[in-house]
Amino acid sequence: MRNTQLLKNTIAQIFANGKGILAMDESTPTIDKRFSANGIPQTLEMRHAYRELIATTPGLNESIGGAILYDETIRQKTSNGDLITTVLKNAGIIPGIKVDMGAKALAGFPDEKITEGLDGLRERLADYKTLGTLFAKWRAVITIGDGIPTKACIDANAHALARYAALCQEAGLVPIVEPEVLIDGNHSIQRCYDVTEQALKALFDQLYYFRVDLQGIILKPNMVLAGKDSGEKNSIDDIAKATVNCFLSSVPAAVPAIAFLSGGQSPQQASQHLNAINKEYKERLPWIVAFSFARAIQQPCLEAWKGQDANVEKAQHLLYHRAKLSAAARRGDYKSAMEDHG
Ligand code: 5MM
Repeated sequence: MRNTQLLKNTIAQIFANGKGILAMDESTPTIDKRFSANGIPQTLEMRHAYRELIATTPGLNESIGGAILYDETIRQKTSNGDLITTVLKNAGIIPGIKVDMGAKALAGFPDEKITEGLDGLRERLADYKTLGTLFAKWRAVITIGDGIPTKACIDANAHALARYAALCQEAGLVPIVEPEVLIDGNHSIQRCYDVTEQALKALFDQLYYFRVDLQGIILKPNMVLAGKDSGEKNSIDDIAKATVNCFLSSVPAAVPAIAFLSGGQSPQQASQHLNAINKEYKERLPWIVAFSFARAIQQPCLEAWKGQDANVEKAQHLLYHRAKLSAAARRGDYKSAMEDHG
């Protein structure tokens, strides 16, 4: 039995006072890639130390209302002996959990992916609930290229997202529903618009078929951007306008909140685009428009940390600052001059 009020309360708490979500749920292969790029050893100890650094950042709760964790982190403790989830909860940050098992090759469809993890999900969600999480996340990956995405890929991923969302709501967890259209490729902004719209419409069809309560989900999508190898330059206003138009045409007003992923934009670009959406269009938007950034909040912190204890304070300050700028963008109050005070 779903409890809509419980789901709504969780969503209200996550986004209270202009806050957003920090995604710190990198799977081991992803965090290893980020560590390797910064010369940090790819070990369990380093992953643990990094997640502790994030969770114990002073003042993070001023801007962050929810943090998405990876399974490995959920049972880890800080050097004080407290569970990382307890540290977050004590700071008023709700812990959430990534529950998909990753995007795997879609058989018969070269270069396309399907996210797996539905088998046994009901039992895993029940476990995560007892460990204190109140929301979950599932990421579907849509690639733009020659002749792709196919309808088969879009529909299969939308179907999986809807079945995951229904199971989450049954368990009393808010599902973050993440259909990510990748920035990789040389496509135009118009192509990203079309594919994002198609993916969102397919998603909301499936959410409807599977009786998911739209008032009890958070949508985590990509912004509408030209492919990173396209050479196409779009202004901040053009990107905000394309993103707003795309979402107004495909996301029902019953959805309480959209929390954008950063998807390979620089931290500054992600802030600028989110800010422009909120500043210029707030009156027309039926949803909260916030953030669920990973790289756009963590990147400067990770670069400064370099895996060394001596850098923890500086790294935490950079994390705090980037979270603060993201929250300012959520309110439409971000200004580039704020970048200087990191
Ligand atoms: C943090 O990365 C998340 C998990 O990705 P993998 O399963 O590939 O490790 C990812 O879903 C993330 O939450 C979103 O993509 C947002 O991150 P960005 O960096 O795009 O803001």
